[in-house]
Amino acid sequence: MAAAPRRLLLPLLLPLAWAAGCAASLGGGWAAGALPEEERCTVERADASLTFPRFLQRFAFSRPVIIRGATDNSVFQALCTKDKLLGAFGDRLVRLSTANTYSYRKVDVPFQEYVEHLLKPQDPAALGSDTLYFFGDNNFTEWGPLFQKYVPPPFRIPGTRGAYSFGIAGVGSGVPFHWHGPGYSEVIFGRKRWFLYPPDKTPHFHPNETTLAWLHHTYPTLPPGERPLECTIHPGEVLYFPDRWWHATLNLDTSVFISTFLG
Ligand SMILES: O=C(O)CCC(=O)C(=O)O
Repeated sequence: MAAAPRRLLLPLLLPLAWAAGCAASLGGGWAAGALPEEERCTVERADASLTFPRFLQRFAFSRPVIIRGATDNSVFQALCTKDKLLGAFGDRLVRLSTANTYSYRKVDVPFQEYVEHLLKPQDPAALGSDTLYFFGDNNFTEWGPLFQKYVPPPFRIPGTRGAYSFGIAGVGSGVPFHWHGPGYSEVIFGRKRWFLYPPDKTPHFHPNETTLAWLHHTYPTLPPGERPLECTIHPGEVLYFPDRWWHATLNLDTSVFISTFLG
């Protein structure tokens, strides 16, 4: 094929370069690839008009909800770009946990090493117990100034306080099914698909299998009545899960995220 003259290629390539630059800034410099999004969303959604009494009556103790537009975390988001976080925390140690249900093994690495060498797309053949995930176990003295800029979700369950768990993880990674007390999850960059079952419906899963493997092998075999509630959350939305609800996550992009546990 004859090479196109440069003066013809340039006008074609410039918009592409501009679009790539925009995509990078939209993803905070983190985006490295993407899994397709499932349109189906079986979790109820609410907007900023949701009131505290309505939250308590309909969701707090009985079902998950995704609340859109209740808080503005644009300031926090601007601090969570790849460049900003590497500049502020590159030499600090972060604690990684294996991405299995009981998160047994912990490994400490400098944040920069995590970002440059370990933050990768999920290997579909790897076990969760051999996959390292950066989430929780945050050093609040070192990361405190960042977390102070996070605007937490609007509603608390009476008698509880919020505790943050911050994470950054590669495309296709996630946490397999587990449960604990109530809480919220918000993505700052990226998209995260959530799968949820009520406390009395134990999901079919193996605790050392990744969510990606579960999605490929188990999810397609589930009869409609056995499927989890599910939805993908985006920046600007926050998912609430009640006490003891089973949940598993799948990052559709390289994602920066924060949970607020109520305890
Ligand atoms: O965000 C994630 O990938 C894990 C979140 C989670 O499991 C939790 O908030 O309990």
